[in-house]
Amino acid sequence: MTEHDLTARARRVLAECRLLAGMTEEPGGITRRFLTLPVRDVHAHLSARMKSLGMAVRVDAIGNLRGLWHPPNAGMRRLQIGSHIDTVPNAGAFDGVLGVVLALELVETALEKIALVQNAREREPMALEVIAFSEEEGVRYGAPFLGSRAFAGSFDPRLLALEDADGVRMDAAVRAFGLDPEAIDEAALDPKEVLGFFEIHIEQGPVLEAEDLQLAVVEGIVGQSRLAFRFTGQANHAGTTPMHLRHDALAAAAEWIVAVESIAGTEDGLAATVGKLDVQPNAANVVPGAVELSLDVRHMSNLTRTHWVRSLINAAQSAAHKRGVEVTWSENLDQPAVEMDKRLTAELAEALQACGLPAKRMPSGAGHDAMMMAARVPAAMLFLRSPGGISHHPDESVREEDVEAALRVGAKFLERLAAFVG
Ligand code: HGY
Ligand code: MN
Ligand code: MN
Repeated sequence: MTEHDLTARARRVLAECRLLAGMTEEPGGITRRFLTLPVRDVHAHLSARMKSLGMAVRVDAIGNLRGLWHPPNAGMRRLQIGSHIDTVPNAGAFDGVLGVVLALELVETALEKIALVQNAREREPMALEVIAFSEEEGVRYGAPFLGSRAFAGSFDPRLLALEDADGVRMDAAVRAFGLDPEAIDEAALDPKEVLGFFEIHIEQGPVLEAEDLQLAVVEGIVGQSRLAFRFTGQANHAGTTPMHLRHDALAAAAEWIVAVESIAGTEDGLAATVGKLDVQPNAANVVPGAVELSLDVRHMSNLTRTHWVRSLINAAQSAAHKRGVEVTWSENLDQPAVEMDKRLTAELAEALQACGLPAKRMPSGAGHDAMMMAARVPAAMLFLRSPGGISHHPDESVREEDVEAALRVGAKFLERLAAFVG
């Protein structure tokens, strides 16, 4: 593969991501939630590319799009490469989908190399499966990683009863997409058939740019708790209700949100975020009767994370109590921190060095499908620099030369794995 090919391929990856970004629920921005209409367009586009590569294509019962390249004399164990195609609201064009587009580019680029290496060593070629996970962000139903949890065999069927903002149950959304929610457990992989899972993703943070590095090997992914809180007070007239007689749910929530920020600032490596807030009845002349809000807490140590989740719940109870407001909460995710597979990670670091790049290793503050997959099969991740450290925002970007480097390192990684699979 010449440098020219590589540049052309990198340009095609960027063009593909920008094309897929146009498949959105909201024209003018990039919003693509779990199993919404634009997902059909993404599936159609990616399936056509998979078929052009000679891959067998299917969509499993939770909406993961899967393309399998299985050369005639390849063994059953395949390397799975992928990421997610859903987005946060008003997202950037690369979070998740870059990993799927790069995976397809790698399949196309690596085919010759795999054949060469296999022939040279009379080994079976390595089968490759590209996966576009249907839901990682957790935007539509508040429960993230639905696609990779089903894939990893850890999907909780109780989630099917969750309703979205329009009151549509998850199982109804699955059926509306033409899928069968009763068959979700059939999406689970068989670890005996899988060599490992490889995810390429933007860093979504400032570290690589600050160190002027293009790529990094991910050593581990922080643990993540996601909770939904409800403060219930008493709606009342804003003009006639004296301040000392109020049960203002929003004032209680507001005091708590500031407490979340200050408490999180006391612990190194702790991130706590209230990202969603819904005020009821949300009228200027009504004392807020109820407030629903989200809490996202992350840390590399599970003990530290769960300790602070407990503290933040106590802080919510105290802010509510002093106003005669009730607070309730539910936990939608308690995801322990995950280490990436040591051997695959070492091979990926070797691939970086073989391409003349520093083998930078770092943790991920963002959650990824690789953390679900790591529970069942060896998993590895490669990060690309995020210019400006920006993500989950329309200004999210990647540099063409970093995409080129990721293609080069990814191809080298597949070559190295193909040399010892069998
Ligand atoms: O929230 C996350 O960490 C990821 O972007 N889903
Ligand atoms: Mn994301
Ligand atoms: Mn992502």
